[in-house]
Amino acid sequence: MSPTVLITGANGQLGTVLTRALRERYGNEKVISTDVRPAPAGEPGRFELLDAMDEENLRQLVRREGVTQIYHLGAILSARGELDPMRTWKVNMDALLNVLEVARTEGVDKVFYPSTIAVFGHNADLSCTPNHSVLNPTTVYGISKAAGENWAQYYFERYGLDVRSLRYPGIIGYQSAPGGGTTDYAVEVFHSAVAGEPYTCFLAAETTLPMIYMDDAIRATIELMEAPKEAVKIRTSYNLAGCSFAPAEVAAAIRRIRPDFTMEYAPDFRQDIAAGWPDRIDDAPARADWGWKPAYDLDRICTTMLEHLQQRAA
Ligand code: AKB
Repeated sequence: MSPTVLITGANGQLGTVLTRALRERYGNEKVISTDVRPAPAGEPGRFELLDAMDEENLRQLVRREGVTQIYHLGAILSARGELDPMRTWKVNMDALLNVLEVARTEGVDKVFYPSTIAVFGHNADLSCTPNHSVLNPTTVYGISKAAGENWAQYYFERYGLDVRSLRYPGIIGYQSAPGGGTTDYAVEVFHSAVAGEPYTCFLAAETTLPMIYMDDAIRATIELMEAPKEAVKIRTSYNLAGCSFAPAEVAAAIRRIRPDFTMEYAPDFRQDIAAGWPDRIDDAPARADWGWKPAYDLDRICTTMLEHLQQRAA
């Protein structure tokens, strides 16, 4: 039987695409998308305005709709989070704890909690960060996600709540805009290339970061959520790798298709954030436990992004 799914933060970069994928899989009626902002016009399916910081509203919705799975995507990301650290901590933690408490007390079967490469920091091996690395995040977003991972594990171990989690790299997709992250340049650059404009990157040319194409991120999320319970052996969060590249490499890959494209560099405060993040992460446990394998490398990401954005511009 199809689950009844509730998604928070459904209007965000990942939420927009994941909501569509889950509706295709489980049916429009079975997937309730929610956000603090109204839904974009024309999206099919059920939408409710919801702030997950409001536990009572969240509880009523879960109870009324008989929700069996929650994908809790709402959060303030790394770069925007640094502009107001206290608010970021409050939003990211209060909403998660509400979701976990409501899920536990209302008998929800499964919760998905997105984590991030921002949980790592300078004391980790940033050349290829293992899953069970030391976590010493440098942003309030990373601190909140590291704490959230531990809460996820706590709810699983103490209450048996089936919480599953992935540490996403920067996500690259043409369908939705990223919002306030340090990896946002890797989406913006394609929009500039298609518009025939030069791009000024807010990271330095050689700053390598882990990235993943949207289709891979969506497939990984659904594969993890549908994996047999006993296959999910890590209850903090799984490292999830796609490919790794630096701004200069993505510029060169775009130029192989659009030779006139140019990129300049004006690193800002996001460079300091990126400096504490891994170049690449080791996702061996995800591969071993539930069969993860990415399909998109940098060249395939470039070809696909440019094709789709060009079609939309035409
Ligand atoms: C960000 O840059 O903050 C996010 C992330 C890597 O979690 N895209």
